[in-house]
Amino acid sequence: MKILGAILLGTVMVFAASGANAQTKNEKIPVSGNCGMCKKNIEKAAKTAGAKEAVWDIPTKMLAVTYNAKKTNSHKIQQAVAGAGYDTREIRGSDKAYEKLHACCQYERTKADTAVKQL
Ligand SMILES: [Cu+2]
Repeated sequence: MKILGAILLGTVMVFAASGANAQTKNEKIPVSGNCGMCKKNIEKAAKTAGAKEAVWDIPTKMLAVTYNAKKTNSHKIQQAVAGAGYDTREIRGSDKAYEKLHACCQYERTKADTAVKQL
């Protein structure tokens, strides 16, 4: 009976935790960029748009975000990142911001030029 009780308690706790996090979303968004400076810019932009956590991985160029779906969404986050000059999966980075990026941060845009719509 002790074991059954522990399982029951465990199940209740899992439900309680998932209930509290019902609005929390995790998402991976491809974002163009090159270096550690890009990483800082991209993560800062995502957080400005309401992401609780934002980690951009340099080798895979994937931005992992955690956000409250009641407060923000994937589109808003991508808009902010694009506003900082970086192409995202759905939104082309601002050309003005891109031109102001450090030379090492001016990533190759050829693909994005055709695939991503203008902000
Ligand atoms: Cu960079």
